[in-house]
Amino acid sequence: MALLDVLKFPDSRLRHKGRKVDEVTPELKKLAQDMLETMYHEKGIGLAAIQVGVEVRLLVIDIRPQGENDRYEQEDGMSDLEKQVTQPIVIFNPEITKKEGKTTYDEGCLSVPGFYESVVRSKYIEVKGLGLDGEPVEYKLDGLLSICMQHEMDHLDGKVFIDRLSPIKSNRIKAKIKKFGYPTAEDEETEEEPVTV
Ligand code: QAP
Ligand code: CO
Repeated sequence: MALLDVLKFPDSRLRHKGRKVDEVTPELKKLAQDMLETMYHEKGIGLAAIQVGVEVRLLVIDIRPQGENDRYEQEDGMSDLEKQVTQPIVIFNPEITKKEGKTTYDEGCLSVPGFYESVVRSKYIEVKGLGLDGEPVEYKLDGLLSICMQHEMDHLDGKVFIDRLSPIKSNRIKAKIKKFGYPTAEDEETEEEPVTV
């Protein structure tokens, strides 16, 4: 297992698209495991291969609270569909086969650390693809799992969440990143609040 570097917006490689995989080779399986390790290390809930500079259609998700929480606490506030899904989710070649409704959520991204904005997405989705062992998998998702899946699938097409904001909001974030860069670990010790724009 190995930790990977996560690309930061506006790295041009985040604009690249992932290629479909023909089969889940041992190399791709190792990549998926390294992505999971990296996601947990960075305290993320989702990570796409594009974010670690690998142009394949692969993403990983785990929205379960990490740490000391017991089973009861973990299920607190989860929808029935969320409780049914075995996590972590590892999916190659994800495709949405059905979507319903609209919902908004304050999203963040490991590639845009410190920035959070409300994004509109489908409320319910069905997704199919290949699992870690190359087997066909299918998910019915709502709540945060549905949002996270759509966010990560965007990365596979070279899209980041700020592309889905109004031009005013996305330009404000882009200008701020250009001017100040990202908060360093030192900044974060003194400044608890996330950056507001
Ligand atoms: C995508 O994002 C997502 O700013 C996954 O300082 C996020 O894991 C989908 C993170 C929210 C839906 C809702 C962000 C970690 C992690 C930061 C992440 C940060 C440290 C973001
Ligand atoms: Co992201």
